[in-house]
Amino acid sequence: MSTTSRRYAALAGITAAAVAIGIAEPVAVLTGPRSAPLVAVGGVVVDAVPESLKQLAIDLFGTADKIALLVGTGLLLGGFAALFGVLAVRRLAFGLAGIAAFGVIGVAAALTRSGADAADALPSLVGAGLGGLVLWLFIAGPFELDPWPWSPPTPIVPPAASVPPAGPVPPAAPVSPAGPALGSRAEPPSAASPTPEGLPVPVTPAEPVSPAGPVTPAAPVAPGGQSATGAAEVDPESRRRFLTSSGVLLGTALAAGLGGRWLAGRRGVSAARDAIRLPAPVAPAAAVPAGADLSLAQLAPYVTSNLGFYRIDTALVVPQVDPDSWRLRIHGRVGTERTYTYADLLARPLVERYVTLACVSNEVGGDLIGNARWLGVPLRELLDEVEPDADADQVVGRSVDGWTCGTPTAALRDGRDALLAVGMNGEPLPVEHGFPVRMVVPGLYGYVSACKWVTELELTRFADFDAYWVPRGWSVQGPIKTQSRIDTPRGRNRLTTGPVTIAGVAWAQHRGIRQVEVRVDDGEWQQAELAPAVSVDTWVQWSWRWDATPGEHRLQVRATDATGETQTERTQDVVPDGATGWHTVTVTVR
Ligand SMILES: Nc1nc2c(c(=O)[nH]1)N[C@H]1C(S)=C(S)[C@@H](COP(=O)(O)O)O[C@H]1N2
Ligand SMILES: [Mo]
Repeated sequence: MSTTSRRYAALAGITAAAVAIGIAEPVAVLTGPRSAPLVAVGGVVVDAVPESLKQLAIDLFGTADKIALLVGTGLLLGGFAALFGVLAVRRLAFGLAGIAAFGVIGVAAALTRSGADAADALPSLVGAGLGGLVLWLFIAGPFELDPWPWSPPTPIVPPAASVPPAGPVPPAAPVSPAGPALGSRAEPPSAASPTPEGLPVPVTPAEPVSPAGPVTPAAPVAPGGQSATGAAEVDPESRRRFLTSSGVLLGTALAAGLGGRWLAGRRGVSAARDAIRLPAPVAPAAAVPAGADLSLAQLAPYVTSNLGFYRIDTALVVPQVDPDSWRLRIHGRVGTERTYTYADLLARPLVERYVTLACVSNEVGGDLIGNARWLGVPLRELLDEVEPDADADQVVGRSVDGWTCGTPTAALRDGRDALLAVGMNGEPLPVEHGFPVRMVVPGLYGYVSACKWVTELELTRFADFDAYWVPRGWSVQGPIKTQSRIDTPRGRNRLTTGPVTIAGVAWAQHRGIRQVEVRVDDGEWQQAELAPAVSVDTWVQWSWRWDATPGEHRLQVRATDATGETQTERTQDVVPDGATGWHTVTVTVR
């Protein structure tokens, strides 16, 4: 096949794939955003990729990791689509089988997401059907090139049998009687299909392929119009038609994709959220003490804004949970199973507490941590009402999207302010932080405690159930480790000789911070000054005045919690139960 031919073929394949994915999006407005092939397959990938890779993605792209995944999937998909286009010119059935294989993957992904029903297959089916149709249009249907710019096989004169006596042979002519039957098109091309990580697109039986039939490479050599290189000249009219239709289809696919996403967004719950008026807490949070916030540039504020709050979850599209139909079912090893509505929760006495949430994936010095004022119902009260069995040592929080966390029952009943939260910093929970209801448990990493979009609490035993991250290599238990961070100065700052304020945050939720020390260039540990904090459940700010001298210096920090334990120097990766080590910043002073 000539290079030109390959380019056209690749364009046909990419256009077909774009139409498949683009059209699937408005269909998914009806069946739910998680049934869109890109999102469904992306979700499977998120659940399946090894932790190290996920951590790499978080390291590289931070909280833009999901966008990175979608873009990466899109690029990968484009590559496969181009390949399918090229295969389709060799034999239409190959290209269609490729699309069908991706369709099967899309359907399988959508159907295996938790809470999926049969309708979730629809976006991938419709997308693949139309993708197949587009491929046919370009390769063997009305939009095809006339003729495809073949490099002629050697010898240049093709087998007499396949060349009609006169006139150009439409490549669409049924050439090989032995071509695959309709049914076989659903089969993935065996050796030619590397497992595609992120694709949609099956072929519906209704596919309009039969009239064209597969084209073998040897067949459609046009008897006339051979160029100097031996390749057939493409009829300019047909080339114009090919390129125009491809442009129009790509534009349509993009519009359908973006339009679908936009519509899905409008069908979201932000209007329902805006309409909510949260009751005042019966037990308000203690006021933030004066001086808790040192208000230094570069230093994280004591209270993190909702917009500035880190977001970590496995959800490629943010679950849209209608508060009116939301239910929380508490069941399992309980005396009496109970179900609560959103109104039930708001009618109860609410408490408001500052709690600093931290992610186990936070590296030493990282920013996957934030402090907010949470409004909610004490989980202890709800558990008391269902009367857990004595041996139910684990409470599994389950989100609408099937994600789970396993929290020690004891941590929810030992008197700490574990909340079933409905509010964050005076507002209903932001949608991406778990609206309408999430868990917040002081002292435990988010992955074992902070279930967002929670709809189920199941009393069970650690021996009986592993929550989402456990089989993926993370620890069953996730108490937050004592940590400290230097926020200012940063390595890139230009410092001048003389007094410099070194400051940061330290945390040991539910134990509290007793002391923070700083040292310069392996010198003596110096006592930092601790700002006041609301409670042992939040981080504290600390600062230390340094008389900076010219040269390069290494600044280090370590914290001691209220039990007297000092944070270890030993560095440990975030897996399996949180990073350890001292945060170190190297600065240059002039
Ligand atoms: N439904 C759901 N809840 C979840 C997660 C998730 O992936 N899905 N991730 C958890 C993790 S690992 C953390 S650190 C916190 C983060 O909460 P945030 O995004 O509100 O900061 O949410 C927890 N709750
Ligand atoms: Mo996390």
